[in-house]
Amino acid sequence: MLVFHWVNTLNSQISEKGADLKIAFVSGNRETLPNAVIPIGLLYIMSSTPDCHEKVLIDVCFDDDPHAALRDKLQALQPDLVAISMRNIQNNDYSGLSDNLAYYAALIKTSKAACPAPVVLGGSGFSVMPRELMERLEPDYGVSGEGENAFPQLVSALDDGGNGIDTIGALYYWQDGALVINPRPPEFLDMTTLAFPDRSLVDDYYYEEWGIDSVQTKRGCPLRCDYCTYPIIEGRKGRVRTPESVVDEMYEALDARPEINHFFIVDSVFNLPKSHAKNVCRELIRRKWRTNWTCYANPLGFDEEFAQLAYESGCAGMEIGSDSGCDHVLQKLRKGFTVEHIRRLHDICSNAGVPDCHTFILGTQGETMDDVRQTIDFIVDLDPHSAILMVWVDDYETLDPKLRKQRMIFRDEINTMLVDHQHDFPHWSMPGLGINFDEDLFRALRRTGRHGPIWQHLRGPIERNIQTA
Ligand code: B12
Ligand code: SF4
Repeated sequence: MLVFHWVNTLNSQISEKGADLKIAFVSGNRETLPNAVIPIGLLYIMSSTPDCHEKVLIDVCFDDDPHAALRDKLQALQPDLVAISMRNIQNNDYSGLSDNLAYYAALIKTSKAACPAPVVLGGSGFSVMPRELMERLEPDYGVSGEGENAFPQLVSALDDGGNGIDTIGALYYWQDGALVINPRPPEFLDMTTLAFPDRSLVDDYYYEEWGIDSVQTKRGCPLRCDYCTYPIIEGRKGRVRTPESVVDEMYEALDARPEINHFFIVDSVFNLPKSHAKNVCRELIRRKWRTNWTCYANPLGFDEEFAQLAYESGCAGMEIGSDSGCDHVLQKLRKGFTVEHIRRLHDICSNAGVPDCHTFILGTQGETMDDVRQTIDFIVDLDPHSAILMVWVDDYETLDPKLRKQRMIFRDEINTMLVDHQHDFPHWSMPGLGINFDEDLFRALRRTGRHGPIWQHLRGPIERNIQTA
C-alpha cells in the first residue's frame, strides 16, 4: 500500500516508493463569479493518474499575480510535465467579454520559461474548440473531453519515449510543425470506476469564503440543444455513477472539509435520466443527508415525485436552462420543450417548496427584439423564485474581433431594454449589467450566513435550510 506525505506549500502527493515522473497540475481558472469553483475536473485527473508519479496541485485562482506564482512554484518543483486545466474561454458576458485566451497563452509561456517540461492543456474551455486553441495557445499537447483515461495514457507514453502516443483518443499534438488530431475513443469513461477526488489538496479559501463543493453524479446529456457544447465535453450517452458511490463521496468530502455548507451537483442536467436522479435523492434520504444542494434540471422528465424527493433530500434550489419565453425560439434552439413545460415545472417546484431559477439567454442566432420583449413578458408572468438573464455570447467571438464587434451592437440594444425594466424585477440577476450580480452584494449576503448559489437569497432568507432544521 502506498503512503502519502503531504507537502503543504505545494499540495503534493509523493509515494514512498519514489516518483517516476513529477507532474504539476495547474488550475488556471480565476473567475470568482457567481462563486469560485474548486478545480474538480483537475482533481479527477489527479486521482486517475497512477500514484507512482509525484502529483502536485498548483491553483492560481487567488494569487495576486498568477504568472509570478506559477513561475516560482514551477522553478522550485522542476516538473517533468505540466498539465494545465482551462475551464472558461469567456465569462458569458459577465463583464463584456473577458479575454481569457490572452491570459492562458501567457500562462503557458510562463510555464515554458520556468521549466523545460512539456505542457498539456485540457478542460471544458479547451474542449469546446481544441484545434483553434492548439494553434492560438501553442501547448505541446491537448486533450479534448474527459481526461481520466487519456491523461494517464499520455503520461505513460511520454514516460516510454513517446511510444503509443498515436493511439490515445482525442489527443492533439504537433509532429514536424503540423497539428495531429487522434480520433475520439469509441467509449467514454465507465463512471462506476471514477476515483474520488482528493479534496484535502484544495485551497482552503474556496471553503472558507464560499463553502460550496462540487459533485458529479453522471456524465452525458441525451438532448440536442442547438448551441450546446456540453456533449463535446462529456458525450451524449448518459453514464451514471451508483447512488451509493455518489453519497459516499459527499460524506467523504464533508469529513475532509467540514466547512462545506453546500453542494452543487455539476451534472449538465441532473434529472435525466429521471430514475437515476430519484435514486440519488433516495440514497441521500436513506443516509440522513443534512447539507443543502443545488442542481441543474430540465423541464423534460420533471415530475412531482422528483421534486418531492429532491426537497426531502436537501435540495435548496434548481437551475433550469429555460432559455426563452417564445415557443418558436425554443423550437429553433431545439430545446425539445415549450413554454408550457416551463410553466409546469415552475408549478411543481412551487408546490414542492423547491426554489427555481431560470436562465434565459437573450439574443440567440436569428432572435429579434420582439422575441426578447416576449421573453421578458413571459418571465414577469411566470414569476419564478429567480431568473438569470444572459445575453448570448458566441465562444468564437473570443477568436474573431469582427464577429465580437457585430454581436456587441446587438447586445447593447438588448442591455438597454433590460436596464429599462430593471426596477420591475427585484429578484432577477442580469450578470452582464452587474444587476443583482456583483462581488460586493454576494459577499455581503454570505456574511449574513446565506450560503449556496446567491440567486436563492434574492427574495430574502429561504424559509428552510436543512442544515439548521
Ligand atoms: C456546473 C457548471 C457550472 C456551475 C459550477 C458549480 C460548482 N460549484 O462547481 C456554475 C453555475 C457556478 C457555473 C458557472 C460558470 N460557468 Co459553468 N459549467 C458547469 C458545467 C455544467 C459542469 C462543470 C463541471 O464541474 N464539470 C465536471 C468536471 C469533472 O468536468 P471538467 O471540469 O470538464 O473536467 C473534465 C475535462 O474537462 C477534463 N479536464 C479538466 N481539466 C483538465 C486538465 C487536463 C490537463 C486534461 C488533460 C483534462 C482536463 O477532464 C475532466 C474529467 O473528465 C459545465 C458544462 C459541462 N457539461 O462541462 C459548464 C461550463 C464549464 N461553464 C462555463 C462557463 C462559461 C461558466 C461561467 C464563466 C459563466 C456561466 N454562467 O456559465 C461561470 C464561471 C464560474 C467559475 N467560477 O469559473 C463553460 C466554459 C466554457 C466556455 N464556453 O467558456 C461551460 C463548459 C458551459 C458552456 N457554456 O459551454 N458553471
Ligand atoms: S439540456 Fe442542457 S446540457 Fe443538454 S443539450 Fe440542452 S443545453 Fe446542453
